Amino acid sequence: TRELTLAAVDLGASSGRVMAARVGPERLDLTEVHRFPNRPVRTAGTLHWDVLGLYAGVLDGLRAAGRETDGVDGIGIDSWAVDVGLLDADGALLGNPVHYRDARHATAVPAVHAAVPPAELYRVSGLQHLPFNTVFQLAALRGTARFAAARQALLVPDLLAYWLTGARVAEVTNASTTGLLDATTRQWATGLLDRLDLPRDLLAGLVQPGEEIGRLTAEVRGETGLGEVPVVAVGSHDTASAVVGVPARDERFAYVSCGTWSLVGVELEEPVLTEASRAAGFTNELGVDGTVRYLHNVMGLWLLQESLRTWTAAGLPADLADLLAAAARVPAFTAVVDVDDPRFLPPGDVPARLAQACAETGQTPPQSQVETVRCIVDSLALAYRRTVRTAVELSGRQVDVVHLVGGGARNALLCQLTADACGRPVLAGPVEAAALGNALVQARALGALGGGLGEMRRLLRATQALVEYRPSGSAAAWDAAEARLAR
Ligand code: LFR
Repeated sequence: TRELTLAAVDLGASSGRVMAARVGPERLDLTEVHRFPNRPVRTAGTLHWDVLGLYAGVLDGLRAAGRETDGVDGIGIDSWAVDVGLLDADGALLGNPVHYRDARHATAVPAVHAAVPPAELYRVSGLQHLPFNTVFQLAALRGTARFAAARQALLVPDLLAYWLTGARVAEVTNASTTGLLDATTRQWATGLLDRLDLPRDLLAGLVQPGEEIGRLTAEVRGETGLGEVPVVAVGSHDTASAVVGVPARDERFAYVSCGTWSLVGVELEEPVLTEASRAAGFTNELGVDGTVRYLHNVMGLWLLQESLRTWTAAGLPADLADLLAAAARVPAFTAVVDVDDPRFLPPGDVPARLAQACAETGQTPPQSQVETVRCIVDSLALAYRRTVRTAVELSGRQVDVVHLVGGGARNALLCQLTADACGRPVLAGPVEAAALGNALVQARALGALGGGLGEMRRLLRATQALVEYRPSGSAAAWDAAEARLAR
């Protein structure tokens, strides 16, 4: 084994980054070589991703990685899930991918459920019902000229890998978020596709994390100055890579992958496809090395991000660090909301929606920006508490520690409240869990590491700075807050 330099492309809902990782049996260093904004664009009533802008950012980042290192040995790409680009018969992109927060996807839910009842959809795909799952997105596109011209639908990381290499694949961890993958056989659910009148060959052939997708094309080599570097399939769903990046010691852990969304759950070997699991809104997404990410989508830092955006637009001060510091000093639980309420999904005035939700549950709405921030952080911790408890109940997996990874690990108030709410220690970090998980899977595929997830996590524990938060306070206060939202 030798040390390798890997480019990890990690695209989030508000920014993309290209990181250069140096990985060997005792080494794991990450340097950010390029960061670029990801700005959704609304045209003619539809919210899109500017995917060519993102691709340009990826090329810039690869060029920077080549410049700032002694040579790039591999490239891996991860991003958010569910959204697809449609390709025509020539392989050309048919319009920009539609953003999962676009309201149109939900209009197809009744038709899909009429063709395949929700309980049956869950038994096959094991996916939490979210109105933007790819299955609903594709159903909403049926009947459009674009869909009639489409021959293939590629998830965002697969689309970028196609442009880099010319190879069209469907990486399996992200494929598991479409609602069209069979959670038991781990193959495309052709029966579902047939019943939904979706062409079977719309979806590309599946590949596993660790497989080589292809090598950079001559065009991309010219653009980036890199050589014939392999693009390696990683957990191309960012959450799958982030779970690889959880520095767990053994299997008795829960995780909160905390970015725009908070993905809260446990790692299992087999899916849980029971009716109770469906009712609780738990998903069985696939992880690296055949694992199951048994988790629930909690609305996440989006609530803070979108509040800041609203305040900035109104000319109000909106420095997150200042607001969080002040929020730590105001009383807890003045008002709490159910963050999973679908009213918070679309872009817009989140503070006004929070106030409305408080009023509807008989609580005095937050009276200031600081109180609004406190309401969000308390409510997130409350949701993590309920979700960890339910994950334990439904899976039977015992949990000694909660790992909080992603950008939220920088939020000390949220980390402490999560420890208090869950009644368990929280180990916070790494912030860049997804990029680290991306690089680790490449490193193993290219021979710089041996072993399984346990070995990767040992290396994470040996190299990454983590902060521990001990639980404090009383469970009774959290029980009372939870009771206010009893559904
Ligand atoms: C997190 C994430 C979630 C997915 C959501 C939408 O970045 O990938 O796992 O549910 O974005 O794609």
